[in-house]
Amino acid sequence: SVFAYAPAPESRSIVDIAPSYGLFIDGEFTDAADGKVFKTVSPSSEEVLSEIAQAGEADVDRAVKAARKAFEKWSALPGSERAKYLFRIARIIQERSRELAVLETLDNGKPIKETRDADLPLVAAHFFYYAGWADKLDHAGYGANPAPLGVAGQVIPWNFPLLMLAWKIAPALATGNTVVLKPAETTPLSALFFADICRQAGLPKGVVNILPGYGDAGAALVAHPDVNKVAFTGSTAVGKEIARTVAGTRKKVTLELGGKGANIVFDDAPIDQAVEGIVNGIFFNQGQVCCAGSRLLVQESIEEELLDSLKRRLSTLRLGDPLDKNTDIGAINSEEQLSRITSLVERGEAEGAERWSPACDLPESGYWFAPTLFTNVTQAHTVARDEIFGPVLSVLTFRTPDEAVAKANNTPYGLSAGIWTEKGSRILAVANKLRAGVVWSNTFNKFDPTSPFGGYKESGFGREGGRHGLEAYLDV
Ligand code: TXE
Repeated sequence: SVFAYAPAPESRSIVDIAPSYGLFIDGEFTDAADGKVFKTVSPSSEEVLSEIAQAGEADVDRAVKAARKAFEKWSALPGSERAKYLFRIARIIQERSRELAVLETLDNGKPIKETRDADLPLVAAHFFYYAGWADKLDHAGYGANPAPLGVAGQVIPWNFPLLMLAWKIAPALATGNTVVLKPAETTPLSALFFADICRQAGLPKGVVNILPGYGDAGAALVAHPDVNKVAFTGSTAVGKEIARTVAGTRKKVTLELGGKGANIVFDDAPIDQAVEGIVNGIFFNQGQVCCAGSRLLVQESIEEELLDSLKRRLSTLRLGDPLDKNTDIGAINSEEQLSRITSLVERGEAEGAERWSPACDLPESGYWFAPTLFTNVTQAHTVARDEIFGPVLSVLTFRTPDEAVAKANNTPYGLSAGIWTEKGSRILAVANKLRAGVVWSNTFNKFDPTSPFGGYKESGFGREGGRHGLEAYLDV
């Protein structure tokens, strides 16, 4: 990729983590009004990384006021001026990408080769892409004269902390909105480093405010009367709660929620390539991906052959220190997530699905889960229906393309799917029948800032990325 420029980060010594961090409000780091703090730990070692100020309702109010004040000037700037700030931020992210990749790996637990080669290049790419839009939002460039919405309240999860921040902040700033963002409680560090990057870029005070904290701070932000737009990525349960909160207000909302993606492999698929795609689909980021290919739908006639090569491939995956650049499988993000995965997997076994994992030693400290395969799965099994959000793949079979489509669509979610076949006509026919926001063919988990991303059904609504992602922050 043209964005994969970052040299290999060697060790944690290249990142300087302070023992404590404040909230970032109106261009300054400050304590929480009530003085509360919480700790962020490294999931691969359980080492405390830093102590973080914990935002409450009073801090949310202070940050929204700062963002409102900043909106007057920020929204009045010519687009070409806003673009300069965004390009500057993008370049600083590139310059600091080794440090940010190590930081993200420490706080999240994901392998360094992912933060280095996927997260960070995509983060920079999103800022470059939306920087390019900022001066084209007039009638000549856009075909309309759109207006920004005002203050955006953004709540993000822990699975791609910096990338979800980029998906939210880059389009909001390009379109002239100002931002109050709450990172997830288990991964606040990269958002705080981003706050420092905003200062380094000379971004006017109050345009971006970062409020680490828990769900109560997220709820206060969503409910704040002076927030005009809510953008959320997280669980379907919280997404529904947010939808209820904003119902009856004039706030605009986008929700990017859970998924149970199907990877459909037809009998004419290139098997080796499909195996790589299946592995990437469910073991990338330990399966903690909303668009993960967590269900494998394999055509009955090639089930045995495919599962044999899949098991051989899984036996070569390396689990361990996420800072080692040979590591394929890192740590699960938190103890809570690990226990969620564990209980769903136990339920799968209790319901009669067959569990398999390659031989693999789990480190003694930290939160770990071995790559896991479930066969003998029926559509009624919990592991075929619920989002596990872990390194767990459920295998089902089908005979005909129609049966594959019916099974793929048999879920309350509709975020992603994959199709593996040599036949172009089949790709188009099947893709058009899948109720999923993104369908990949002969590949999986490919992302690009120019493409809209989002869900059908309980996977949410609204789109992020591309031109559609801009419109979520505009009155056109
Ligand atoms: O999510 P939450 P959790 C799914 C995945 C996972 C499950 C639970 O299946 O196992 O959700 O994860 C903030 N008002 N996904 O508990 O609680 C919270 O502080 C406003 C899929 O971590 O939804 C955090 O910043 N905000 C997903 C963010 O919401 C609230 C990514 C997400 O946390 C809030 C993550 C409230 N009432 C989990 N309560 C995806 N779509 O990629 C919590 N938050």
